[in-house]
Amino acid sequence: MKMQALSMAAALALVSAGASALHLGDLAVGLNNGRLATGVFLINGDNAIPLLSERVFICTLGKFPGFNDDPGMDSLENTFAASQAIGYSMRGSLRKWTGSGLTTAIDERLQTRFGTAATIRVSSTDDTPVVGTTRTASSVGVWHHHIGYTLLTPATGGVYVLEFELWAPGGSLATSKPYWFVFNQNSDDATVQSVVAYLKQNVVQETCAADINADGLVDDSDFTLFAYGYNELLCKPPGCPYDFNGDGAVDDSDFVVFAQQYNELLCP
Ligand SMILES: [Ca+2]
Ligand SMILES: [Ca+2]
Repeated sequence: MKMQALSMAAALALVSAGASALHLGDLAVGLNNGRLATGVFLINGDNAIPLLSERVFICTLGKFPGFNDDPGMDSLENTFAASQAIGYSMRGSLRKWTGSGLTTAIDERLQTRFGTAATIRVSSTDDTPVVGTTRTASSVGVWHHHIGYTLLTPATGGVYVLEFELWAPGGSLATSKPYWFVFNQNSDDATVQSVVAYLKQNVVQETCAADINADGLVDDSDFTLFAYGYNELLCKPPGCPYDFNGDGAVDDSDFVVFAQQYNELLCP
């Protein structure tokens, strides 16, 4: 196996749909064996493929000071039953990057809002989970919603991290694996990327990151997708499923990881 530019045809034979209706910078949300899953959309011309293998996402605050509601979350049509309710939870307290790790010894908390004022939630200070509210899928099974994220005062500059999950009422869909938002409050891109790398290497510990299309195998379909990321080289927000070490580039160090997992084929 060697790196070369590959046709996207194989990848596009997977589920794909018109990209024009999607918010292209949003997280992809879908189902993986009946379980809610997060990821990103691979956009190729008019086609969009949800890659439900990414769990670290970047949000740059400042749409208003300390606030953003991008990236949102979006799905292809018919991903969900019409009117399927899906909610989110904050799985712990807000953390701040210290330069070498994450600390909860901060005064800031994160406020989330998912509709009316009644949907406002605030992250805990003792790592207690906070259950958010739900929104429903459209009549054609699209779940496209934006959570508003506000860093509460004193909202000092830096990079913050919060762990989330998606769930469905009554367990109608299995709860997602945890996913993480990296919130950039007036910090620089290099620091943000350091936090992404820290999370991917120390916190997420994905055992099968090379399974980019999240079908339980690391095979040629994933290689096609990896090659796409490799050819792009630089990652773009909100997430980069081809960047296994989280350093912001898809390069030979990621290919080493890919090759190891490709040789094992089956994900653990
Ligand atoms: Ca795969
Ligand atoms: Ca990388």
